[in-house]
Amino acid sequence: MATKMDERLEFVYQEILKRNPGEAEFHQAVREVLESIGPVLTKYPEFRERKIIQRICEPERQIIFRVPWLDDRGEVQINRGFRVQFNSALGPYKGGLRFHPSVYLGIVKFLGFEQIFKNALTGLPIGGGKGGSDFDPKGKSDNEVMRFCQSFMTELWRYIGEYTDVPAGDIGVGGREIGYMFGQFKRLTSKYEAGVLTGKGLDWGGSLVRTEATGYGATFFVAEMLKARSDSFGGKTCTVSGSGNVAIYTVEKIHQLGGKVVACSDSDGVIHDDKGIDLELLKQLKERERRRISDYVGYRKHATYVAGGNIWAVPCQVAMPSATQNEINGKDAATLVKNGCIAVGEGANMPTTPEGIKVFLDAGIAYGPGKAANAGGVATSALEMQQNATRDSWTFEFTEQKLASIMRTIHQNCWETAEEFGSKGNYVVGANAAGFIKVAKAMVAHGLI
Ligand code: NDP
Ligand code: 2IT
Repeated sequence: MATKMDERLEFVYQEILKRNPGEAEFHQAVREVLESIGPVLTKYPEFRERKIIQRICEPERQIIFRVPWLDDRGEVQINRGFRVQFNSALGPYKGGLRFHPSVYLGIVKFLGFEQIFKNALTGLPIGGGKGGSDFDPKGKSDNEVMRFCQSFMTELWRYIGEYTDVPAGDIGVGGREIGYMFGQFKRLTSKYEAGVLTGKGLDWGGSLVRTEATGYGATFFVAEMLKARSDSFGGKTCTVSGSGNVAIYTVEKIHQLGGKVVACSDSDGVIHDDKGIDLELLKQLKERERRRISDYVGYRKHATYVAGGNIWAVPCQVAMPSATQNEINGKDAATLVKNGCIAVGEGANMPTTPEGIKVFLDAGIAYGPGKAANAGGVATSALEMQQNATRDSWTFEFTEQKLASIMRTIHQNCWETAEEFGSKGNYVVGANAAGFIKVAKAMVAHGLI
């Protein structure tokens, strides 16, 4: 990444640091975008005149609330809930909810900020937002998760809606949590407003392919990057970090496209399976039984588990980080490149540190940043909203084709935009510039709001 920033942008960045103290992840996400858009401001001086950058970096609205709930022992628990409604230039705020003990305002703001540009890249009418809580779902009973979700929605319901803000899942929030939140929203509003949440169950307004969409989409994006280099997944050894929703469906699509995933992980350790990850076993352990990845080796005797291991030390040709932010540092990136990695596709949001990104770009490998590579999840959420609006439900094949076509278009848009601004092959510049221009033009059109 070009670590030098346009001088005037550096000044804007320093102001943002001062206005948002202690939010390291938000600063990181802003810096990455500002480093990409110097040439955009030269082409569109009106963006500077209208102070689009200062406005885009300031959320339209931030909601922070108390979430009290009773655990199974009858003890009172208190968590903090967040919803940051970042930008509505292109449509209702759209973005997931994350339940993880590390969640604080800086995480929600980095995710919401990235979401603005990601959602713009999908080409669909959705603005950017994000939310969540420092609630830790690990070790909680089903009833505890339900009581938490009901309490969370008892506060959130008044700020969301089909035309205002449409939350979905992220880390720690999947179909079960969306179900409990939808139930409580319906109860509080006396309305069956299906389009208020996405990632719903298939029997009550959900879309086929939404569960698979982020992992499938990220894999389609990497397939496009490989194609641009006259290459493909066929016969490639791959690693996929994490073992949650995004990781599982990344493994599934890589295997369908002829690659072999040999390692995945969770926050405790790494499994390595030379014969290729057994997808059905992974789904059984993680989706149906909610167990840890370490249990995998109890069923596949030739596989190994390393507690506290580093998945990026496992040699691969394609790496798909699908767990969390900053999981690949500069050293990990150097190890990947040294071991022959030729493509990185980010299923997770901001999984690579700025030092890591620089290593990938300097090495000239195909590097697909999260806001482009993982946009298939939110894009399919927007397809779910379309189906809800027309009370329709599309087939798996039809929806998957739409997803594949959206990912192809995003790839092409990033490629062409990078070239236009003098950074051929740099998908970071391509994604940031293309997403930013679309949102900025809409903001100019809407006047000073
Ligand atoms: P899940 O909760 O289903 O899975 C998360 C996985 O990542 C788990 O294996 C988890 O391990 C691991 N993980 C989470 N936090 C950490 C951490 N701090 N350190 C190490 N490992 C961690 O979430 P998703 O699969 O939905 O999300 C994964 C990533 O993809 C996130 O970055 C998310 O923002 C991004 N994303 C998700 C989309 C979606 O549609 N769901 C769309 C676009 C991006 P453990 O169980 O040990 O915590
Ligand atoms: O980071 C993301 O794009 C998501 N967690 C999905 C958001 C959505 O609204 O589907």
